[in-house]
Amino acid sequence: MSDPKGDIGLIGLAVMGQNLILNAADHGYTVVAYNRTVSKVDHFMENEAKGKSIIGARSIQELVANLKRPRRIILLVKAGAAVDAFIDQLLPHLEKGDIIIDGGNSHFPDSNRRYEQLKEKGFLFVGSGVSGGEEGARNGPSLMPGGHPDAWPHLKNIFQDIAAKSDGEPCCDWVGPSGSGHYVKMVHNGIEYGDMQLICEAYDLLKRGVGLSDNEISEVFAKWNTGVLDSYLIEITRDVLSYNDEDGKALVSKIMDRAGQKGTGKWTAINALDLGMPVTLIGEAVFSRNLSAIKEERERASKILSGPTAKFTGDKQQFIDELEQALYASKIISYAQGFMLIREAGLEYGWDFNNAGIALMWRGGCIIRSVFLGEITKAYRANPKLENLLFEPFFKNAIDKAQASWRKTIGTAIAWGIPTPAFSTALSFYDGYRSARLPANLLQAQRDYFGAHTFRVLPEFASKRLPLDKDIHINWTGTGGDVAASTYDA
Ligand code: 2AM
Repeated sequence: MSDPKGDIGLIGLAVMGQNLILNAADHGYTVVAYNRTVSKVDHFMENEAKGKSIIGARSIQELVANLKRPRRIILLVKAGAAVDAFIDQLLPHLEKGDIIIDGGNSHFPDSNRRYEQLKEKGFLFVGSGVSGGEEGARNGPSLMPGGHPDAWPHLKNIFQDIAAKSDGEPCCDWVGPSGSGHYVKMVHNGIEYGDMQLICEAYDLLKRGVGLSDNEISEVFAKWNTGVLDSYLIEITRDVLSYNDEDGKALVSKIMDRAGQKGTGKWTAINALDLGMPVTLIGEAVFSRNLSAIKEERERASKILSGPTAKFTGDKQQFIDELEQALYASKIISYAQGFMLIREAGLEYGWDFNNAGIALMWRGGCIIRSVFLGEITKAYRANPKLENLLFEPFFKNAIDKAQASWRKTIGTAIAWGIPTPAFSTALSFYDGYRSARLPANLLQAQRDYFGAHTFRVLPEFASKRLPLDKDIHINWTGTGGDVAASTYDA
């Protein structure tokens, strides 16, 4: 056979896979396409792929035989068993140094495992986050590749060519080793949950609180999209709210208020709990979806439980402007929390994350893309060691400016009885984070009282009886023993 022509292979011809192939072909790459159900290969070759630099493969052997070395094969198949199944099928046909890239929504521990398994056998595994949906895959997704570092020089050009661009810079860079690429994608999705929840709470306040119609709220979002909140999710919310059904009524209000989820937000929240990081906004976003899902129970509760009824008084435009500030401040908190989680994961898993690079990867192409992420990129470029986004003058000033409106909006929501868990937890986090003293002193006393869990003394009160840096147990009641229990710092 003559020299193989394929630059890259792709397995999985669902819409994302097809679009990514077309995107790569548009950039001058020859792509070899394969799918478990081979009829989809034939259909693709006869239609979308016709006349393009795309080779249809009807078997794994054909796929492999058509690829230049080192072979680069992207899997875009259902996360889970399908990925392992294809890796098992591919390996007997590959040679050492060949690269397998999982571009699906895999959970990062699976990518850690696959990375190790393939490394042992001499293959290079890459787990890459791909975000941007079907449209992003076709015109430029956000790509978050991580895995075997030797793979990156062979992927850099193609990945950065097909990725979205922000001010000419590709929204794709090497994330780090092992499952770090899928980790960053997971946090991206968690933040996406948070952004969406914040938007839904703002919508609820405008609808049930102020009494605006869906189409009127669309106009509010249209205006917000020209300011600090300029982002893909605000933009699509504008469009969703102005989409009227055939009867002229907004379609959105006909949709069942029961949220679905695929689990990536939950993974982020669980990981935050595992790492002991207060990523409260994503947690609330997941719980809010859970609460929405028990629709029948809520219907029953709505007939039994009482609360205030929103009664709007005052200046509508002023409320809308204050709400915009509240949303902005809450969003800053969410991203600050997300980067706190990434910082902790870097320490825990030994991944040397580049925060400016991560913010740039999210700046374009993906679902959370926004002007705001450009500011985060700038902040981390100016100071790669920045401890917290909230310490950066740009964000600190934004919070200072928004703060009065933020508090007022949440106060109003509480008075109205309209739930704002994401707005509220953002503010509570902010107030907790800026408190040098929290009531955990009492908590420690309680723990020592009932369980002999011990406590530490504040330096200024250290004494012979209460020695510094020692686990102290006090016999609070005079009836307990002096033996301390073991403990851990959350
Ligand atoms: P299919 O077209 O043969 O179903 C998205 O579902 C993509 O993942 C499709 O390309 C689909 O292939 C593939 N896929 C889903 N489950 C799979 C499995 N268990 N094994 C192989 N491919 C699978």
